[in-house]
Amino acid sequence: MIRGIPATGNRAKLLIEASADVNSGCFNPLPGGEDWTPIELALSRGNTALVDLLLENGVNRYIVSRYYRRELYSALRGKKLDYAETLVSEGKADLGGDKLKILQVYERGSAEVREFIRKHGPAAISTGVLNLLDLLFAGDTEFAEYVAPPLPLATTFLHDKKNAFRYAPDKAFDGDLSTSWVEGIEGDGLGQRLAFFIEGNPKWISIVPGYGVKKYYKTNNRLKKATLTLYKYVRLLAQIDSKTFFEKLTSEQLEFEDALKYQKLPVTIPSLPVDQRGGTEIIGVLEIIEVYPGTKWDDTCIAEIRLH
Ligand SMILES: [Ca+2]
Ligand SMILES: [Ca+2]
Repeated sequence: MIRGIPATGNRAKLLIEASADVNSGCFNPLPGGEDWTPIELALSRGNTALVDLLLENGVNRYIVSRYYRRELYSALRGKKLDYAETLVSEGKADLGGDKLKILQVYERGSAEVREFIRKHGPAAISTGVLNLLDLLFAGDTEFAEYVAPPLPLATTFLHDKKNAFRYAPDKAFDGDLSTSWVEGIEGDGLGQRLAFFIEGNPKWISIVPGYGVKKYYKTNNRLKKATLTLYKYVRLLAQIDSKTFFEKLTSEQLEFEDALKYQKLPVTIPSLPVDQRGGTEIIGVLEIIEVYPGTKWDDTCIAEIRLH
C-alpha cells in the first residue's frame, strides 16, 4: 500500500514495483474527511508526474472521475464557474450521479450557477422540473431511491442574498414566530406547495398564516385559502416496482382570517395498515390557493405550522 503523503517520483516507482496497491485508501489531511487514494492526493496537489505514473499503473478510473465530480460540485458551490466549465469541456466531470445534490446546488446557487446547471445538468432540470417535490410527485424512480426525502420541502422559497435559507420551508416548523417560509416565485405564489411529514395522529393543525413579525405581517401576502392534501408515503425497503410513490388519501380546504395568530383547524388523519413493502407514513401538502395581498411585497408567508 502507498500510505500517508503520496510518495513522489522514484519513491512511488519503487513502491509500485514492490506491489503497492495504487487504489488503497490513505490518509486524508482534512478534518473528518473520508480516506483518499494516492491519485486523489496527487490530483489535489497538481502533481502531474505522479498522476501519470499512477494512471499507468492501474488506478481505478472511477476514483479519478469521482475526484473530478467532487471538484465540479465544489467549484459550483464556490462559484468558480471557469474551473467548472473547464472540467466539463475537457470531459473530466459531468453533472451526473446524485440528482438531489445537483438540485441542492441549483436551489442554493446564483443565477450564473443555475444557468450552468441548466446547460450541463440532467434533462429533468433543463426541462423545467426544478424541484425535488415535483420530481417526487412525478414518480421519478431515481428520486424514489431516497427512502427518506428531506422534508419539509417546498416547491420554492425566497432566496435571501445574505442568508440563503432564511425563508426555507423548515422555518415554518421551528417554533419561532419571527421566522417564516416565504414562497419565492414572481407574483402571489398561488399553487406553491409545502410538504411535511405528519407524525402520530394529530386532531388539529394550527397555522400562523403570514409573516410572524407584526411590522412585516401586512406588508407581505397572507394565506387566505389553502388545500391540505394527505398522501400515503411508502418508505420503500425493496426495489422500486411501480411509479406509485405517493398515494393521495384526502384533500380539504382550509380558510384563514387575516390575523397574526395561531389559527386552529380540525384535521382527520386516516389510519393506515402497514404496507408489506416497508413503513408507511403520511405526508401533508399545503397548497396556496388564495391570499390577502401584501401592501409592499407579493410574497406569501407562513410563520408556523403545528400539528397537535
Ligand atoms: Ca417559524
Ligand atoms: Ca412571490
